[in-house]
Amino acid sequence: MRLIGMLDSPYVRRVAISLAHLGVPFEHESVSVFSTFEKFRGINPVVKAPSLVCDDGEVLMDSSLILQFIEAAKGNGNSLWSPNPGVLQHEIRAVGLALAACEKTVQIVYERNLRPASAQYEPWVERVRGQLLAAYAGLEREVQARRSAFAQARSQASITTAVAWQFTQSLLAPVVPAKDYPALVELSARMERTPEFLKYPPDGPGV
Ligand SMILES: N[C@@H](CCC(=O)N[C@@H](CS)C(=O)NCC(=O)O)C(=O)O
Repeated sequence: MRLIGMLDSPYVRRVAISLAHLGVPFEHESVSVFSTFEKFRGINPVVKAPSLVCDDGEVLMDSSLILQFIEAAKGNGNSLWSPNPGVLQHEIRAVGLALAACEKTVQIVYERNLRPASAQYEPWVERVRGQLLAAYAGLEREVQARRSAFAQARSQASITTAVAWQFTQSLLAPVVPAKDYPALVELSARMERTPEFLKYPPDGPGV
């Protein structure tokens, strides 16, 4: 299997780190959706990172769907989700918040970096900024309320929350001041020291 995409994409990074935790072998190809658009298009005409090229050549996309497939098809019964429905509900909420935070970060960055200044629409940016802050406020509350669950590194909730936080801080730190999110700061620092996070650092030219 080939995982296509740059590790500065939180979606690509969460898949790479999750595969490492699950012990699923894969080749990583650092292809950018911007600087190597044509190369990416040759692999997946939809140009979405991550893309997963399966052993038979079929191409999957969307990080959550890729991870769902991997656990079902390649996980050997291993999972990064709790088997307890009550705990699973909290984990899914946390991952949903983290993915919304990634999406809102990407929207602000694309608005700022891809549109000419004259075409930027401030009410839209304000709306997205509010959504971004709401997502991180919810996530901070989740981590504070469930410290023992987030103490586990081998958890999709811990992985995606930490990946999201690092991603937003690398691009929009002034918008989401770290001092207001102590539990996320602690989780991120701890997760970034784990072997799986160190193996897949968030390197790249920018999403
Ligand atoms: N929901 C998707 C989001 C993936 C996504 O938007 N990736 C960005 C890179 S961070 C991308 O492909 N951007 C190029 C584009 O959308 O044209 C997932 O979880 O994989």
